Amino acid sequence: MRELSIGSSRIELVRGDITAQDTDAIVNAANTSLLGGGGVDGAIHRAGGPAILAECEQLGGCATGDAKITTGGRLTAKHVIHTVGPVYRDGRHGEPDLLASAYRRSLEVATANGLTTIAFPSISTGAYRFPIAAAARIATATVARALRAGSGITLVRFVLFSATDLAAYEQALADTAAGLQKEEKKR
Ligand code: AR6
Repeated sequence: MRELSIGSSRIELVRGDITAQDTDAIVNAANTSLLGGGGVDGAIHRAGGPAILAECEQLGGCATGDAKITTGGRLTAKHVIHTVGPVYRDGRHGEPDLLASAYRRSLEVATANGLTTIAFPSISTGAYRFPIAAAARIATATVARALRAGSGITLVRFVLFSATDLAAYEQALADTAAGLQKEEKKR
């Protein structure tokens, strides 16, 4: 499944580069320093230019599971929401909750700033080694719940870098859709 409608909002999955997205905000898979790194973080700072780092330096870092916003510099997206996912150890150190919190807080920050469209990379599944299938389930379920609760967000796009990551998110989105349907029937 590549697309799921929830009320007047939509979740979509694409394969691509997070820095090229035309949504109001793109999300950065940052670290607690907010001072840059590799992967998505490196790509965003390279494409967006030094204005983003200059703003990040004023933010005093970001806790794991939280999110903070800057402008988008030279990016097409006008805003970058920097969130910090957990470093995966064994799944028994609060990693699932912290990953869900990173998605939830990113959406809350978007809503608080009046944004309606947002693109996420697959947080924590690169350098932070969160297993992709589990991370994809947490990502799609957390976002679906937030959209169902009503957040003013009309589009959440997951931008996956590889075909195998996209396939994992397709499976997860189908599972999330089935879970939502079951809950609706119980009401
Ligand atoms: N567009 C979309 N997805 C990408 C891109 C891109 N341009 N580049 C990589 N990915 P990671 P994390 C995928 O490591 O695991 C940084 O050093 C990548 O294939 O960027 O949360 C930070 O400073 C993977 O599937 O984020 C932190 O220290 C996913 O994005 C640390 O890495 C996330 O990989 C954060 O690690």
